[in-house]
Amino acid sequence: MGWEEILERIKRAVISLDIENIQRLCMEAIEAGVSAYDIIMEGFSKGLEVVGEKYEREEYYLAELVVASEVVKEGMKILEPHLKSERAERIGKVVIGTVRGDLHDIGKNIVAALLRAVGFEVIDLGVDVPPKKFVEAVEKHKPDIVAMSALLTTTMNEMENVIKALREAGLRNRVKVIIGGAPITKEFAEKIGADAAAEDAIDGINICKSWISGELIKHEK
Ligand code: B1M
Repeated sequence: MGWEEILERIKRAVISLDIENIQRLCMEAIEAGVSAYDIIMEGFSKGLEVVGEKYEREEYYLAELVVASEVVKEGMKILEPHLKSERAERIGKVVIGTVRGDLHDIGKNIVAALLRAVGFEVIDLGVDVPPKKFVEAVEKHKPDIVAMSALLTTTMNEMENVIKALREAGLRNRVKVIIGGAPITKEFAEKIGADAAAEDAIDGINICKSWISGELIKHEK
């Protein structure tokens, strides 16, 4: 079986909410030499996209969205060890979280796993994170980067509140701020005063890496 067919089967398993077979399919894909990243992007993400469309058309309801995310989480258990970093030294520190009011964490977890894989230390604040918690984490962990995720048009404005809170605490110029999630655009990032918007997980990781290697971050610790 070719890689395309393997990835198509994983995508279809997400769409048909096939929690029984997802781990087996992921194992078979890894054994066939497909990268964990391709399985996530071409299988899981594309499958979830279709699930979202079905939800919009009212073919699926909230219960199906929940099961679809469970299917992906089961699959991630197989893939995560394959994303792990071999490197011992840490290249930088990132505080990451999904903003207040938002419970979507699949994308955020993928970004966190990939950041760890390329050598970042990641402090994951979870979901529904209020601005105050981001500020406290920056004070405590002194990260190089704050990464925020939002999937809802109603919660993306929380990102601006986090940036304001960082500014008020005198911490804004100590960290780079990157934002991501389906509704996020570069224009929005500019408007709210974030340093970058990530188109997808890999774009986000590349931006974070460039900040560290280019030593664009200037702050006294
Ligand atoms: Co929700 N949901 N959901 N949902 N859900 C969406 C987002 C929606 C688009 C579906 C739709 O209508 N088509 C819609 C939002 C509409 C809008 O705002 N315009 C929606 C809605 C309406 C809702 C509820 C309001 C439904 C309700 O209750 N009536 C509700 C809200 C709950 C809340 O958050 N308060 C809700 C709930 C849920 C579940 C809990 C059931 C579940 C989430 C489970 C979980 O995450 N643990 C869920 C799901 C699964 C989805 C869809 C189907 C899939 C989301 C996903 O995981 N995508 C979604 C439809 C869709 O997105 N097409 C939908 C895959 C993931 C890999 O992509 O998160 O975009 P994403 O991450 C990407 C990039 O964006 C980027 O990298 C990732 C990989 O490339 N990225 C970053 C993300 N964060 C980054 C941070 C970075 C860098 C990159 O920093 C460095």
